[in-house]
Amino acid sequence: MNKLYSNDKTKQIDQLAAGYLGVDSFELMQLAGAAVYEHVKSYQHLLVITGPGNNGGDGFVIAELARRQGQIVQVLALYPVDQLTGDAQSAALLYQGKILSLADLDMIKELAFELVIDAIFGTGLTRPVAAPYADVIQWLNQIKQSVLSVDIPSGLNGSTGQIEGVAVEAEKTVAILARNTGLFTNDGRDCCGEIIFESLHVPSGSYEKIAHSGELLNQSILAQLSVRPHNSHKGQFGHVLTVGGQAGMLGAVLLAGRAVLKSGAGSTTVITDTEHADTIPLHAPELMSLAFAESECVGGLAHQFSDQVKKAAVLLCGMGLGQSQWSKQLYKSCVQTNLPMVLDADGLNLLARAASVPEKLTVITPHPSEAANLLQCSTADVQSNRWHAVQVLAKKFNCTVVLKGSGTLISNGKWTWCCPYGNANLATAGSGDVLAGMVAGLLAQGYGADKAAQLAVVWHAIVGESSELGLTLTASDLLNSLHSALKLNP
Ligand code: ADQ
Repeated sequence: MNKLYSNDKTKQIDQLAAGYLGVDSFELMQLAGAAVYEHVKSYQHLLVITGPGNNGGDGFVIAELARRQGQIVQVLALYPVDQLTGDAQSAALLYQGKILSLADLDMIKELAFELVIDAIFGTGLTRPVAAPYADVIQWLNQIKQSVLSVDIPSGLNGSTGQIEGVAVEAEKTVAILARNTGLFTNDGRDCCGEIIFESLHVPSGSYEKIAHSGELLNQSILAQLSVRPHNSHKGQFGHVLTVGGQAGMLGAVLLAGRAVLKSGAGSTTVITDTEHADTIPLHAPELMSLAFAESECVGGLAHQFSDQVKKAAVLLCGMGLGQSQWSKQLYKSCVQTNLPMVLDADGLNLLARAASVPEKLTVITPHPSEAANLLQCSTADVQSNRWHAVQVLAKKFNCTVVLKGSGTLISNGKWTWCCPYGNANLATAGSGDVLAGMVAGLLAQGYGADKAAQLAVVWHAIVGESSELGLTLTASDLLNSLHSALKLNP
């Protein structure tokens, strides 16, 4: 798995890389520029936009390489070149072409460049982008020509993936030496476009001394979905109690129950409202069902449905559960079973108000607003630093947390993983119920909490993004397409 680093590790990584290569920092900048140049050498006419720091320095290196190769290059320096310092100043001096300034912007807008190289800000961004940088970035986001960002799209916070005021929406981003955590989550993926990594031939092991902030999941983990022995039976693949679906909310628990089975669990019993328990097998005959009546809940689930509770490996609770008296009673009863528990949706809302954390809480699957509820902060707070939020949640609830959204994060409090797959096809009702069912189904088959969460998230995301149904994808379609990802790793 590729390691991910927050911005504050950049300087250390640069130093270790320079040490490994036996070069100084300016030579390292030239190597970085040369690596990016490989991605722009086929364009005839380039516009390079530079800023106040070393990201701008990289831009000057690229511009000079292009100029020497006979490409037409314009450099627009947004920061006065005579005020640059250090390696950025050296790189600007190296560049032999003409340097334009903001005063030339109207003229530049008329030029016939094919590609813009964004070398305005990188990991050194320390505050929201303001004029004149913001105006130029806004202009870049409107033009039809492609933009390639060096290291990080300017304006994107490399640690959090938050747009700091305004950020470049690049077609490609060439990350150098390190992959930053912010590239893959929140607004990162929309700003970066295709992410290309250039290691400058420095082996990742050279950075072992530096603590990484997370790891990028790879679809190859799906190969871990076990090949089953011929001589096996459903009893070996676990039974899940799938709990939820208050009156009028049958769909959520049905989807989750079906996802439990689709992810390979042996069997599941849906425990739901008396009003529709009997109808469950009519929708999906492979699901068993039991009705939970508030009036009969003396002794709880363990007493009422003792056989099912005894044989269950996992309890999944919350999809369409609601927050009524019935819901609260059922939630309490679920906790009392002391089964390994996966909580989603209203299960999370009830957890947020519960006096204590269930002892066997194993995985929770909040979206940002549920995470905010659990952390007693705003959704914007969660999104402004998803990496932090997911770790705090994991520690607070002592379980594995799946923080959904663009670049879903999984954390156990110590380690955090990011899923680089999935797209807005998955932004459809019931998609989260399917994911929760998959997590529970995989847990029931014996995968550990982290592994079950990773497999479910990657599987769900790959199927969503590769669906030919695009935005017409529904949660039922998603369920019916889960097999397509298994073909990737037969
Ligand atoms: P740095 O030079 O550290 O790293 P860069 O992003 O190029 O950072 O520029 C930082 C400069 O911009 C600083 O002078 C800072 O004061 C200023 N600045 C920060 N935020 C600003 C804002 N919102 N508005 C105006 N000015 C702002 C660069 C690259 C890295 C690369 C290293 C290599 O950014 O990606 O890895 O060099 O050493």
